[in-house]
Amino acid sequence: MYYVMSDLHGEYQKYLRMLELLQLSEEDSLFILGDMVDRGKQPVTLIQDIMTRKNIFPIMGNHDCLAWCFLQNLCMDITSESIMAAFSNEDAQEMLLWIDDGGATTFAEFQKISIPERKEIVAFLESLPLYEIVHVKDKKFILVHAGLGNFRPDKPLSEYLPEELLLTRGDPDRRFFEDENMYIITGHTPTPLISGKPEIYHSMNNIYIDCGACFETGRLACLCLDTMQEFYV
Ligand SMILES: [Mn+2]
Repeated sequence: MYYVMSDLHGEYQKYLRMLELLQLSEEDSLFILGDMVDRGKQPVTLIQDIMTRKNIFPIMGNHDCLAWCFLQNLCMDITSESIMAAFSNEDAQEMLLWIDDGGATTFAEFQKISIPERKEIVAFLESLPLYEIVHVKDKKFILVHAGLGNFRPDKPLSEYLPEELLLTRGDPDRRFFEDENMYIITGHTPTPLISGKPEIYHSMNNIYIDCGACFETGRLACLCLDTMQEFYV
């Protein structure tokens, strides 16, 4: 079976409970549509677990990208002096904005691991693809964190800019592809902001799966692409 989930945001316990609920086996594939880090308490623990699993395929989210930008300069003994040396004033300001926007939990856990472990996390974040395409039976699913910014039907996915895929929210009321077997699955936009409910939202072959796992009233959602069955934790 093929499964997709998104926006785990450091919710390591919910992730473990979901894997148990799915009874994920080695024959299954699980795609994670980005934003593994920030906000929730255990983003680094979560990533270290994902790194060990051969059948889990993460893609990049805007938070993962931002964390990678800053963490690559923090693979040393972190002191106020070493941070001053590694960052310009402007970069330090940007980093404070990231810390304020959920990065604090990632930064806190990152400081507690060894330097070789930090380098592994940075290399992992750097290696994340910006999209995946999955074929299940006669359906084709485009998996991307936020949407297809500056969309054109004939634009190959490889030509989209990172910010077009990581930050541009899709319009749920727009049909992007004429092919009725072609779907776009995204995270990034919590479904309570679209429908008012923490439920997977389907409209015009767009599927929104971020149900706000890191928020008090949100849930972690997972969708099975073979059966369209929905799972919630
Ligand atoms: Mn996001």
